[in-house]
Amino acid sequence: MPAAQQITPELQRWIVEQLSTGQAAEVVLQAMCGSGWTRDVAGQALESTLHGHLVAHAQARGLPPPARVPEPMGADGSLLHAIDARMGSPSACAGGLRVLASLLNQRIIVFGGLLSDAECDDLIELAAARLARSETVESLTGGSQINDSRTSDGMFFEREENLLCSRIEQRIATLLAWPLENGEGLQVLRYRTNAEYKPHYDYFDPLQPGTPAVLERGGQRVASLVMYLNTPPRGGATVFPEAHFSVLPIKGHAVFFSYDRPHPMTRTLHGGAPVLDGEKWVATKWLRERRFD
Ligand code: PD2
Ligand code: ZN
Repeated sequence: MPAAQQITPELQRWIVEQLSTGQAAEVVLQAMCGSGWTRDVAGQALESTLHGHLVAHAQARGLPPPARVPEPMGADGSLLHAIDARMGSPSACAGGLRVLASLLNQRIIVFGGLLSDAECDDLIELAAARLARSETVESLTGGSQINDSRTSDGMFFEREENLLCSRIEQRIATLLAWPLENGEGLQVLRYRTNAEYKPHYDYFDPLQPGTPAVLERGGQRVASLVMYLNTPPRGGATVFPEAHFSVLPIKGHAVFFSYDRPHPMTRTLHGGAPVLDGEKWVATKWLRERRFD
């Protein structure tokens, strides 16, 4: 096939057929390489075919088209290893960075050892004096308001506000293979006993009149990373009701989830369950489609 390596409609049909019968992308890639495709070109053909198929699928059903989203680790886990090697520094986490759980269909990954104990403690210390009652996005104007569904206190760092934020942001950008400039500043939240964050989506609701104003800066959110800064004695799990999945908050661990369109079909409804004893501290990183300047 491959003198000119044309992505013919037959090839596209074959790729879609393979993937939709559950064949792993890596296997399809290897089959293409076996018939003479270079790996890079085969990868691009696979990606563009899949994207075209998903766009057509969405159009046919009146759904929003999919966006590109961060996908951690690289196909071969290389990003994870790169981070782990780099963390062999004073900030190294005991045990190293690990994937503790991974779901594909809705994309959720639990990481162990993303932050060191010292980084967690320092973030809490820097944030503590600046906490104010958390707000939610106000749907009419795109502004924010206090809301009973979110009873935590919180603050935002500017992106790269200090050396600690910069180091963590660089690590996240490498891990998620997503530009640092597309990230919002870190948000730190403190939940006291009984505080919670009721289930919600992190993307901005396209049907709300305030959303276009919010999207002017960086476009939609496409992924979230919630990092646990302490281990509450009881309660405070991050829950994904549609996946019947919950993540226990453990200091230094984190849960990542991505959503390729602002639609419930991403099944990324999630919440912070009530803290039953003590406090829970988290830092959240939201990733946008484009530069968030
Ligand atoms: O603190 C959490 O577990 C949590 C749950 C849901 C945080 C967020 N959402 C968030 O920061 O968006
Ligand atoms: Zn959330």
